[in-house]
Amino acid sequence: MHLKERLRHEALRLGFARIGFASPAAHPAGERLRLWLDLDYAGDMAWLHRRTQERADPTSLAPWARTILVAALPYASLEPENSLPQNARISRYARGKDYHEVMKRRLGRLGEFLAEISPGARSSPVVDTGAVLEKPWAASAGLGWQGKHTNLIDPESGSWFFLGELLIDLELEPDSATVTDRCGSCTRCLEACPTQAFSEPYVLDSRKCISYLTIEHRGVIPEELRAGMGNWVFGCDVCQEVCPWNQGMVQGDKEFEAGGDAPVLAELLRMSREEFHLRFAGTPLRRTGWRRLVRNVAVALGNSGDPRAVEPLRDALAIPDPLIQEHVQWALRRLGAESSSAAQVSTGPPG
Ligand code: B12
Ligand code: SF4
Ligand code: SF4
Repeated sequence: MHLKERLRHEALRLGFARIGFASPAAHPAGERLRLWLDLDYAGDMAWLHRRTQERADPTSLAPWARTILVAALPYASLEPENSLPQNARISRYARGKDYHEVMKRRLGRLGEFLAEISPGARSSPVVDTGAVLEKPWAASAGLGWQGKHTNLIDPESGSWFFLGELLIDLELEPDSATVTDRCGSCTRCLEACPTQAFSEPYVLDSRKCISYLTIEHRGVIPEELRAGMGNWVFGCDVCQEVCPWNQGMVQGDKEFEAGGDAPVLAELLRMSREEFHLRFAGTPLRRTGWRRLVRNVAVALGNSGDPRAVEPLRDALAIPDPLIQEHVQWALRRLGAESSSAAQVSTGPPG
């Protein structure tokens, strides 16, 4: 069997849905990345402004690389979606183990396999935070197309998968058959986005995206975007949920399955830092930290319309953190409740 086919076979055994091969060179998407950054669409993700050259051209990241292998690892969960307003919505990708660890481990094994069948071959795994424009490279490797919601879609399985790369020092033939754009006249994702985060089809202004606001953004969430966040407290799946290419059920990897029911918002608000670390150890939520999660939970409770949310929110005014207090006070106002009694113990700015 040819080396590429043996790698494909092993990748399937390791749980990847698909892999593809491309030849590393300057990718045309690098220019679009620069335009996107100039428009300030990255918000305060300052790290995206660094190593822009490397993102488009993996050979500046690893001069020895001759092939970029791109792998798709599925995470869709078949569990029913719990969207009661008193429950927290956590994006499907974040309900189980942190994919960074899982992806790196599996790509590492694929690299070990390569070294076994081709002694001396060098490889290095790259995942998400690594400086690679993963979606454009995945498209070049024939894994799908970037939909109007900007995520990569595989025509056979939709978009519920992570991407990761293995840079390889062997020259393997690129997969030339790329998938053409199949969005057609559809605009479902653009219309369904609760915060109108797309500046135009195929272009996302992160500063308005719930995923960015709940995960990446460190400061105060702009008031005009809070209502649109609904009960999302970590990430957002709306643009992918409405996509016609995601209507079939796809079995995700076991490691990404949720360990239990959707968390109750009021319980999350009462959670101490220590409880947060115990409960979310090993999941992507750990990266965002207790403080930002509590901020997001306060917004979600404000959006719940549930009068039972008032009491836990009033109690939360005692948390001596101006960022949390600002969002808790907003939530109380949105629920039509006074925050005065508990506000006496507050050390934050008036709401
Ligand atoms: C920064 C980042 C974010 C940011 C910005 C998202 C974005 N769309 O770029 C935020 C925090 C908002 C985010 C959110 C999410 N992310 Co994210 N994110 C990244 C990260 C780290 C970098 C992406 C990047 O470089 N963006 C910069 C812009 C320039 O890229 P772009 O959207 O592809 O821009 C293209 C278009 O604008 C296009 N373009 C511009 N003009 C025009 C005009 C036309 C006509 C056309 C055709 C195209 C076009 O060209 C640009 C370059 O290709 C990647 C990992 C990686 N290293 O690549 C993960 C990654 C893209 N994210 C991922 C995921 C899963 C998500 C979420 C689904 C998580 C969630 N459920 O909350 C959401 C999806 C939100 C959305 N609709 O995109 C996955 C996507 C997997 C997939 N199947 O595609 C990735 C690949 C991580 C991974 N390793 O799996 N993410
Ligand atoms: S993830 Fe949510 S907020 Fe972000 S673009 Fe998609 S629908 Fe809009
Ligand atoms: S919802 Fe429609 S427009 Fe958006 S990515 Fe899916 S097919 Fe394309």
